[in-house]
Amino acid sequence: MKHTSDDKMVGNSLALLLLLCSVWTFTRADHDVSCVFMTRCILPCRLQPGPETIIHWIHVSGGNAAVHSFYKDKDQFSRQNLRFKDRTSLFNNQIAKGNASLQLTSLQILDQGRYKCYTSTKPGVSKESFINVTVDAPVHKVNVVKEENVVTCSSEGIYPEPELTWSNLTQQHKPTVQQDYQLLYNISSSVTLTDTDDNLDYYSCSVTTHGGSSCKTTLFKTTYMNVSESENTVTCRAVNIKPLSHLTWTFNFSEIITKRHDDQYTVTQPWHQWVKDVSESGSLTLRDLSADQTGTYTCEVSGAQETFIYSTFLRIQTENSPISTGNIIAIAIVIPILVAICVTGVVLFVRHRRTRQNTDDVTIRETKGMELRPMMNGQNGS
Ligand SMILES: *[C@@H]1O[C@H](CO)[C@@H](O)[C@H](O)[C@H]1NC(C)=O
Ligand SMILES: *[C@@H]1O[C@H](CO)[C@@H](O)[C@H](O)[C@H]1NC(C)=O
Ligand SMILES: *[C@@H]1O[C@H](CO)[C@@H](O)[C@H](O)[C@H]1NC(C)=O
Ligand SMILES: *[C@@H]1O[C@H](CO)[C@@H](O)[C@H](O)[C@H]1NC(C)=O
Ligand SMILES: *[C@@H]1O[C@H](CO)[C@@H](O)[C@H](O)[C@H]1NC(C)=O
Ligand SMILES: CC(=O)N[C@H]1CO[C@H](CO)[C@@H](O)[C@@H]1O
Repeated sequence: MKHTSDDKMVGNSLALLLLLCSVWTFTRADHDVSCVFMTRCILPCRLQPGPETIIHWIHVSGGNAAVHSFYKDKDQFSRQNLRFKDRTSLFNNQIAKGNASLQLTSLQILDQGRYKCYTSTKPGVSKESFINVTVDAPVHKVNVVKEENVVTCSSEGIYPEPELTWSNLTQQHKPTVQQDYQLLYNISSSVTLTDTDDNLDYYSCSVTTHGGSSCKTTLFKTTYMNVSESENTVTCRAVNIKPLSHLTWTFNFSEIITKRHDDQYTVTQPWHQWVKDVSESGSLTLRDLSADQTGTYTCEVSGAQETFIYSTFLRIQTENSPISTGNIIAIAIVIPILVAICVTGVVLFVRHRRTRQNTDDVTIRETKGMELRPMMNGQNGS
């Protein structure tokens, strides 16, 4: 009995030792690599150069899926898992120098986890090393829109699970989070504003992940302007974001007017006739405006992590517009006066002729037509 118990103890200690060893090699060997969704990622691995090189890359946490193999001096794809098809490569010209690193492209969230790099360069000599890969899909854009008294903040295609916060609202709502088949998260929060919140100068919303990515968007209250000149400047307030990565002006929330590219502004075709200038600070100067250009002019400015949205509603009532009230009044007064003058002129003329010659009506009618025409022309030209 004692014998067996001793044996058992030895066995247990051995198991413990092995366990410790494996834990130790496990922790020592795992190399962390963090990559970005849809980009490429290099999983490092080195081998001792030798005559018979064999390399096997295995996705351990993906059910030991075969990722990429190399032997007999070439890449071998016969056992490759379909998930990795056309997405893997080794640096073949550097294998002889000891480089067994794997390049993985179009990175998916499912590619996360532990990878094993198995290398052997001559029979009986092999080595294994482990890489722990994490894949992030950072927050790249936060949208904030206000319709009536509902303000909505949303962001898409994020990993790991994001969090959303409104920085300026008295009430907070638990956001809606959805995850798609690629494991990416969408997040959104719609808040029905209370009377106190409905009149805030701005609505600011941030979306962040534990991976450390974060973006914030601030939507400012729309300002209203009634203008009567055909040339006006709409300002993009407080453009002090440095470096400025984007600046876009849109009309009525959909039509792009101008976009900034490499410190230059490109104006879209239909707006060439109305855009006079975009200043260094982003202000938009418009010319030849008529009532048809009445609408919302929105400036969206963003830096690496922050976006500001300013909207100005421009109501245009120009003097030179053909249907302006001034013209209507002028026409309404001038036409009856001219008509009155004509009629009086004709009546006087006819009377004059009748008394003098008493001739037939035909001549009178002809004369009447001739006299009226130049008068009508004069009226049109005024
Ligand atoms: C292998 O080569 C690639 C391409 O030159 C390089 O990026 C990588 O760092 C190298 N890896 C190792 C472990 O030397
Ligand atoms: C891999 O890294 C992630 C994040 O750093 C960590 O949570 C996970 O436990 C690691 N996995 C292994 C097997 O080391
Ligand atoms: C996430 O948002 C995108 C863009 O609005 C949409 O195409 C996609 O269907 C959404 N995914 C989920 C799971 O709701
Ligand atoms: C602009 O004009 C409209 C009607 O023409 C009026 O309702 C509005 O109060 C005016 N706004 C400003 C800021 O003057
Ligand atoms: C732009 O929006 C305003 C207000 O909604 C509307 O009155 C105007 O007709 C729109 N302009 C165009 C060209 O769609
Ligand atoms: C918490 C916070 O930022 N509150 C601000 C919200 O916006 C108003 C102006 O509209 C500020 O006065 C508050 O300080």
